[in-house]
Amino acid sequence: MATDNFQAPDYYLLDELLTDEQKLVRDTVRAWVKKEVSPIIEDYAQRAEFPKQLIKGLGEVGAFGPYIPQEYGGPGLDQVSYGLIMQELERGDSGIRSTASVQSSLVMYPIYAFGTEEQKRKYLPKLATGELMGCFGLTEPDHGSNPNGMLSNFKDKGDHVVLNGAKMWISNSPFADIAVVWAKDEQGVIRGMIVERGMAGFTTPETHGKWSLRASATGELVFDNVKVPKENLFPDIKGLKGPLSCLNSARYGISWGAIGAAMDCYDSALRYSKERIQFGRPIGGFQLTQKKLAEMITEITKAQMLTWRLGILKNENRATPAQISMAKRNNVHMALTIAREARQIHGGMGITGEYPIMRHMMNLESVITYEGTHDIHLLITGYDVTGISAFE
Ligand code: TGC
Ligand code: FAD
Repeated sequence: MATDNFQAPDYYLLDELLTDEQKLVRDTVRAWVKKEVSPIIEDYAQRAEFPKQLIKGLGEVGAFGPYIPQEYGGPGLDQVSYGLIMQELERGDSGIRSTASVQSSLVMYPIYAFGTEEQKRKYLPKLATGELMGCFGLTEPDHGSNPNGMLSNFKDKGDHVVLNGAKMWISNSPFADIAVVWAKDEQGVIRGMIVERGMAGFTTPETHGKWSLRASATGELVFDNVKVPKENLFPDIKGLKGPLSCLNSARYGISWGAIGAAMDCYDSALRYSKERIQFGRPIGGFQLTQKKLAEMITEITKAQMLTWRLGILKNENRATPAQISMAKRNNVHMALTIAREARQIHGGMGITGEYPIMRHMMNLESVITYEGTHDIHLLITGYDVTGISAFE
C-alpha cells in the first residue's frame, strides 16, 4: 500500500463514550499501525511471511496482554482498551492482530488465570515485551469444532509427564518459544501445560500454501514422547472449560478486531467512490454505490455499539460466553460482507495489492473459521436461548 490515508468512521460519536485513557491507547496503536504496519504489510502478505521485526513494537504499544496487571509486566488496561488495540491492529492486518490475540488471550491469560505463582513470574513479564512468544494448541487434525474429542495425551511419570499427540492450525507455532498445550491425562481429563521449544521430541512444522492470513505464521505442534516437568502443568484447571475460558477472551478481542478490518475496507471504498469517475461522474454518485456504502456504515456502527457494550460488561465481569459468541459471529460476518462489497466498489483495482481490500477479505475467511466457526457460534446462541444443546 503506497500511502495510508485511513480515517476512522465514528457515525454515532462513540468517541464520547470512551475514557481519555482508552482514546490515548487507541490513538497510540493507530499511529503505530500507520507507521510500522501499513508500509510493509502488503509485501509480507504477498511473500507469505510474518514480519517478526514488529514483535518489539507490539510489546511497546501494550498489545501483549493489555489487561494483565502491571505486577506481572502487563499494561494493566481495561477490557475496552484491549478491544480497541485489537481493532487498530486488525485495521492493519488480521495476521498482526492474530499474533497479539494469541499472545494475550491464549498464552498470557491462561498463565495468569490458571498458572502457579512461579509460572506467572517466570513467563508473563517476558511475554509482555515479546522477549518470549507463545502459541496455543487446542485444535487437532481430527478435532476442530469438537475439541473435547482430542487425542493428545500424557502419562504421569513422577516428577514429569510424557506427552504424545499432534496439534494443527496453530498460529505463531513456527517461531513460538513456548506453547500452552491442552491434552488428556490417563483418566481422560483435559489439562493444560506449558511446553518449551527445545524439549526433546517437540517439533513445530510450518503450514504452507495458505491463501489467508499470509502475514501470520501457522503450523503444527508435534509431541513425540516429550518429557514435560510437572511444574509446567497448570495445577487446578480441569476439563474443557480451561481452554474455552481462554477462547472467551480471544473471541472478545476478535469481535473488536473485525471492526478494524471493516473500517479499513469502508474507508478505502468511500474514498475510491469519490475519486473514480465513470459516465462523467464519481461512482459514489450512483444509487447502487451509495446503497453499498450506506449499508456498510450502518453495520459498522451497529457492531461498534455491540462491542463497546460488551466491553463494559466484560469490565464488570458480567459478559457471558454466549454474548461473546454473538459479537464474534456478527462482527466477523459483517466485516467479510463489507470486504466483498468494498471489493466491488474498487472494480478491477480491488483485486490488487494497491488497496487493502482483497487481503482483508482473504484474512477474514480464516477469522470466520477460527476461534469457533460461524455456525458453531450460531449454535452456542441457539443453546443459550433454548437451553437445548445441539452438540449432544
Ligand atoms: P460443553 O459440554 O458445552 O462444555 C464443556 C465444559 O466447558 C464449559 N464451557 C465453557 N467454559 C468457559 N467458557 C466457555 N465459552 C464455555 N463453553 C462451555 C461448560 O460449562 C462445561 O463445563 P463443566 O464444568 O460442566 O465441565 O462442551 P461441548 O463439548 O458440547 O462443546 C461445546 C462447543 C462446541 C461450543 C465448544 O467445543 C466450542 O466452542 N468449539 C469450538 C472450538 C474452538 O473455538 N476452537 C478454537 C481453537 S483456538 C483458535 O482457533 C485460535 S485462532 C487464534 C488467532 O490466530 O487469532
Ligand atoms: P471442522 O470442525 O471440521 O468444521 C468443518 C465444518 O463443519 C464447519 O463449517 C463447521 O461449522 C461445521 N460443523 C462442525 N460441527 C458442526 C455441528 N455440530 N453443527 C453444524 N456444523 C458443524 N486452533 C488452535 O488451537 N490454535 C490456533 O492458534 C489456531 N489458529 C488457527 C489459524 C488459522 C489460520 C486457522 C484456519 C485455524 C486456526 N485454528 C487454531 C483452528 C481453528 O480453531 C479451527 O479451524 C476451527 O475451530 C474449526 O475446526 P476445523 O477446521 O477442524 O473444522
